Amino acid sequence: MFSLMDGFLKNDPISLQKDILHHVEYTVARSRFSFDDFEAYQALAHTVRDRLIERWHDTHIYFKRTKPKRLYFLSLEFLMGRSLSNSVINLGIEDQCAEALNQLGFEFEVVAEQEGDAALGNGGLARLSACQMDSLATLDYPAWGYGLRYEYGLFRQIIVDGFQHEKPDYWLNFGNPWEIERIHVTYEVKFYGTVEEVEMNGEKQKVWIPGETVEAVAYDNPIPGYGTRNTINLRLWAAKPSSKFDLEAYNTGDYINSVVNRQNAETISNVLYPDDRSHQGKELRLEQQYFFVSASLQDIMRRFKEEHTNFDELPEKVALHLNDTHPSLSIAEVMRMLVDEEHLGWHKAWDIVCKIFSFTTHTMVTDGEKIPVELLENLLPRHLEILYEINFNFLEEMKKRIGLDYSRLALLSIVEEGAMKSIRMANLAIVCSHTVNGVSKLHLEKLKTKTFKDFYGLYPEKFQCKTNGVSQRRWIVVSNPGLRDLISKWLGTEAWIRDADLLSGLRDHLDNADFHLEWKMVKKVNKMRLAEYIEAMSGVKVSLDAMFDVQVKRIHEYKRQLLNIFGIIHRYNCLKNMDKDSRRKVVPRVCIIGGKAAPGYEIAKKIIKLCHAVAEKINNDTDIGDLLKVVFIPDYNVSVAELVIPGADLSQHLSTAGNEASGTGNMKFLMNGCLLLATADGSTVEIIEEIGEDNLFVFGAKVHEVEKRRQKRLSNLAPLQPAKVPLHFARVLRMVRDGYFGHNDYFKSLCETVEFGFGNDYYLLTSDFGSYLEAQAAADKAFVNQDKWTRMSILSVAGSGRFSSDRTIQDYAESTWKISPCRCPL
Ligand code: DL6
Repeated sequence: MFSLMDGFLKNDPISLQKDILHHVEYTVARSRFSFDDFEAYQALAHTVRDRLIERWHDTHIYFKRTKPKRLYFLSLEFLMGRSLSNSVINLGIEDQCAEALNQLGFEFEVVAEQEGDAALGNGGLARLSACQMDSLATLDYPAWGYGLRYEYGLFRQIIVDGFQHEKPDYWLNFGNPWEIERIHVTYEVKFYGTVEEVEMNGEKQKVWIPGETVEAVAYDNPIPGYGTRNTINLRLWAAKPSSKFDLEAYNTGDYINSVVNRQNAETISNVLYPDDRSHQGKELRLEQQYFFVSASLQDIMRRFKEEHTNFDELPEKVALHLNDTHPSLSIAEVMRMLVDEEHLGWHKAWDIVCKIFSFTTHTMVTDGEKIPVELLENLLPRHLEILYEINFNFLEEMKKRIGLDYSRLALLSIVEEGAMKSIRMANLAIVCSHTVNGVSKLHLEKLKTKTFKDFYGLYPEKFQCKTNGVSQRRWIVVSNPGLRDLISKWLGTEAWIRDADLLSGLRDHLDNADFHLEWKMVKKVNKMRLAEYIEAMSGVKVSLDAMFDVQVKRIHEYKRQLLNIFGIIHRYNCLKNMDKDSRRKVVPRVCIIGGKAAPGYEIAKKIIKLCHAVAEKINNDTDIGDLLKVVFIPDYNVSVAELVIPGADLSQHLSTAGNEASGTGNMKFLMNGCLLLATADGSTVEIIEEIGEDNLFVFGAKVHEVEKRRQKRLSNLAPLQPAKVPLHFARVLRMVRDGYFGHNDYFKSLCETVEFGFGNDYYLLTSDFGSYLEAQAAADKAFVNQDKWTRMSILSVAGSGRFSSDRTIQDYAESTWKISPCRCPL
């Protein structure tokens, strides 16, 4: 007899094939006798989605039955990238899907290429959230992710004549098979209005009379774990006009205006703000934040109330995680729900709230997110009152602890006084959270000694380090199948896909010649793939014998892509001055740079243009040929990263020490056996600890030296002392400034950022240049000795286990969220 426990869907190739054809015919509505790669992708995606839904139902029924403590991961950004390959791998049906497609005349790789990226985030923080969701599912934690379903994700970068242009990301234009629209899961989110005081049961009670209502509709994205049936949910909210929207306009007969206003409601979830700072003080961003927070918390509280009647149980059943300060309004919202709606009383509510929130900050910046009081007063009047009350109570408590030290109290205060009175979101998050997490040891140190020094003095026990990690499933298994097979073969198991510490077993084969040979072959195949892509994107043909040297990440002054470009110009100068004999000994290089500049960030955009100008000059110099090529990869995103990272020999992580909170790109390259050339910044410090300084190329000022160097640089300012600038650096700078690469007027302000008397080289390119060139020379030298290089590459992968997001998530689960695995039975 058929057992419901078996599920309806079979995973053998024939069953999969039938389902694919069924979806071609009835979902995609094309003839099963004639469909193309894209339609095959859509049909396969729906076939996989059916299987995800089955597991996802089973998981949620199991959670409902066992009622574990749940984690709710609140993040305004998730960079999921593509889902197909990841899903079939986590479901364990990759071979079956490939075979099913094959028999229909399609190739899995080609079909998978049809998928666009889900780019609902900017960079590091957002991709980290995606890896963490993968780990939460794989480790069977009862977790939910909550975010916003932006209609337009991160802008597309188009390069025209070397300049970046931004185009909207119409990622939903061809539908999104990975989401499930939940038209029955909707909540009203309210804005504006007034606060009134009413008498209730003989007591005065504040009541918020909102002015506008917008509806939040849930879109669910199942996230499958690997090697488990558990499939958790990422619930993203889209804004829709509420039937109650602008009732007055309807009533007064202004039909047209009321319809136009209804459309305005939808703009709330329309577009992702493209960088970390441009949104500060924008009403729409605040609306987005509250919209997200309100819908998520209504959903969470509904679920809690379905299973429990007493709010005292909330801390045992619910953990709310603030992924950076963006969702911090949640604190005021939970207080409002508990006090105004559940009538719990302020102190009881506050006591509960302080037990359920945890917070991770992802920035080194001291001057964090702030919301102008004026905006809040208008948009969320009741929340502003609540924030004032939280602050008043907090400062009263502080006065008892530290006395009337007003300058200290002013620093601690959640409310910043001044020309623009505002709410300091980080202060709010710290005061209320039981745990404040940094994303690397170095980051935590900075939080304790600088950024949140005053808070650390008061609450040392709250501060914890949760060094970031990335998912080996995405960054090896999906993106580098050749390496996956090789690792599994030599370890004799695939268990490392769930337990990355096992990668250390590769050390046992460090001196095995066959292993070396196969290792090099995998890299070569990946380099071929990348070379083809480079030629298709930029027309530049590159030699596979060259060292592929990659720097891909957001373009930012602190990440110092300019240092890289200056190094390339210096290399070019050296080559030009070499005789034939010396040139024969040179290691050929392909320098690959990629990344997006925030649309309003002029200097970053100039860096992109400079990269193109330098590439144009060098790539067209026939005298140099294959010895040096420069390539800019346009529209860098998750799926491009999946292609670029496995093909890299060397990767650069050049942030001035003390500026990168963690960095996760370094971990992805490490997992792919690419050697790092890096400063001792963020999590690279821990990578150095793990694999040893001999297995990567470290350069530049250490964190403790940076401040001293800045001071020294400033004391050199008057009179200008050009002699203090290293000769090579001065020469390269002069070439750019004097128009050797054209556009000298355009590059003037870029040059000034590193010139004394102007930008004063805040990021210390001048003083790190010498040591950077030495590290580059060491990389060249190591590359000549391929045996040594391969050993270093193997040791990089062998040491990457600690940088799996599984380790990070397990640590969060045990020491911050206090949640336990809840494994849905097979
Ligand atoms: O924690 C993830 C990631 C870190 O690895 C990067 O070092 C850090 O720059 C990045 N931060 C952001 C923007 N954050 N804010 N706010 O993406 O987070």
